Amino acid sequence: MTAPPTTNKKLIAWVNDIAALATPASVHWCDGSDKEYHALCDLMVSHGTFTRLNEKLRPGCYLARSHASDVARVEDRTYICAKSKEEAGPTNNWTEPTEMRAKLRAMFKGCMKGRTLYVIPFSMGPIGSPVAKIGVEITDSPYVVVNMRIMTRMGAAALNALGDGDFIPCVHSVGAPLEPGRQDAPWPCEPDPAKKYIVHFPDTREIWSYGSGYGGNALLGKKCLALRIASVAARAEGWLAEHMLILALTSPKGEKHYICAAFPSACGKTNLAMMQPALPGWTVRCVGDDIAWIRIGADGRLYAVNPEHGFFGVAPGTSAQSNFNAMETIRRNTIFTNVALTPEGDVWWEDMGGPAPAKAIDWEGNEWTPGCGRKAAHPNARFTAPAAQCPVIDPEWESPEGVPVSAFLFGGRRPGTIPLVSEAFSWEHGVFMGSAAGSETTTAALGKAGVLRRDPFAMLPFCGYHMGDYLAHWISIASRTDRAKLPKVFFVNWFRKSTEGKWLWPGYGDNSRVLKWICERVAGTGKAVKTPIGNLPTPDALDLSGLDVSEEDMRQLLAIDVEGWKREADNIGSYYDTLGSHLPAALRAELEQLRQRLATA
Ligand code: SAT
Ligand code: MN
Repeated sequence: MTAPPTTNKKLIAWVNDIAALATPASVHWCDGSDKEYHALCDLMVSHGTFTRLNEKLRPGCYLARSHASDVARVEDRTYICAKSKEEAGPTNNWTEPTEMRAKLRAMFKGCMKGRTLYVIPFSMGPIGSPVAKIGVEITDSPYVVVNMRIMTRMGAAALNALGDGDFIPCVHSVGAPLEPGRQDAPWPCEPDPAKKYIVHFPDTREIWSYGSGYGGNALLGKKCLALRIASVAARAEGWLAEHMLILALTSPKGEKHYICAAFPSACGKTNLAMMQPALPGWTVRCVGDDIAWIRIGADGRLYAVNPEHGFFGVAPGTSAQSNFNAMETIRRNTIFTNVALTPEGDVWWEDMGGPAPAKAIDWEGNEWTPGCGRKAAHPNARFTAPAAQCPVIDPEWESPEGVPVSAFLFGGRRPGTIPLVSEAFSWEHGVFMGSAAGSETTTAALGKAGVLRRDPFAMLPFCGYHMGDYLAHWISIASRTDRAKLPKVFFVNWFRKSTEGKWLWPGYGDNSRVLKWICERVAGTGKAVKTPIGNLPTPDALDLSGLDVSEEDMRQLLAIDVEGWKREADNIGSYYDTLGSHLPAALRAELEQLRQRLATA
């Protein structure tokens, strides 16, 4: 083992402790260099983990195929081990921390046998930013190292920024010790789902992950650190760690507004974050597509930073039509996981646009032809790409102080009742809107449509403490600054359907019409009518120039369905009951006021 490139005593002692427990064959401190990245990619090509893509078609790109048991985050194996179950709340799995620690240490004993232990120092947030947090991930997966290099600021610069300071320890193993003389699997992992553990200790701010090599289970800077652990830190320190995209909308006159938006999964967050506006002269720039760290600035306004350095986006459905800028971003230096491989050595997935290849190798490594009855790409197939490659990345995306937030958006997939857009009456009403976010899932396989899953602030899988306390923290922001400086809050629904089941709103670039009205509301010029559920655009307030949506459809999109809203209020009330005494009184009051407004409507 080479000498550690640091004098940080806590870090050295911790690495020694984990190495003694997991007994790897060697230890490698990652420097984050190009040379290291390419050497690890070459190593994975030689092990069959990576396939190099056609250098002309996808320069610097690789394809990885995961084990069929290891294809997504595992929420039922994700734990928040706070001191008490009460602190973790009803939406998180919990085990008593001492018990969980003993379990983890037993699992990690010898688990890196025959493998290299990589030490990855990384910064969430621009290096040197006052809001950045340094983590160090220990992993036995070179796939994790190269993905972390894209998704975070990783290596010598992060280690240097850490100095002798404190860091968030993140321990990861694929859970597949390699016996001497045995050939390694292309995607080693623990195949038994019941033996995978994604564990957070909020009190000591530690992360331990065992058994999975995929996405948020293994790239511990993302959901584990930047959301679950950061949400705990944010509550203690008076800021917000949110599952939000950050975009900038600029009018033809040059007025620029930053918007943060939270949607449950599968609502097109990445598409919105780098959208091409349908409105001529308007531009969208992207700051981030998944996570926002938001603080109150010295001037009393809220400022947002994207703590990430790359995009880990869902490939299927991404096309030049749905997300042109993502397609441009992933032309080079991108890692694809669980997509299909074409005979030319390019990638392919469902709804990529253009004709399907005559044949391909599917995500499981089998021959695939169109119409064979199987999907070529796994529905959760991903691309990992540097954010800096996005053609519409905002010039301020690495600003150490962040960008000023003009508006918050919440939403979900709601085929009925919820209008295209509404504006909250107040901060508290806005928090009420965020708390009621959620999507209706179409469980087509069971023939059961329309199961509504509440997903407050799209944080259900990512909140590191009691959801009721989280909502109270959001309420408390208003008392920490001048209310007039707070962003305005909106609820949007791009997914409204007609009674015949057809989409009423075209979505994609046409969502800029809604964003335009939102910015006009922020500027004080947009016209609105007060309704029981919030302020809605007057019939002439949305810019519909060049849009082919009938008057009747627009009427439906902006109609208030009083009876539907009464049911919605009851449903929110039932959801609130699950949060018990932790639900802030201000939100009960908001619900009561909504009911009263509906009763007299
Ligand atoms: O795998 S990730 O957690 O990074 C993405 C997701 O599932 O939301
Ligand atoms: Mn996400």
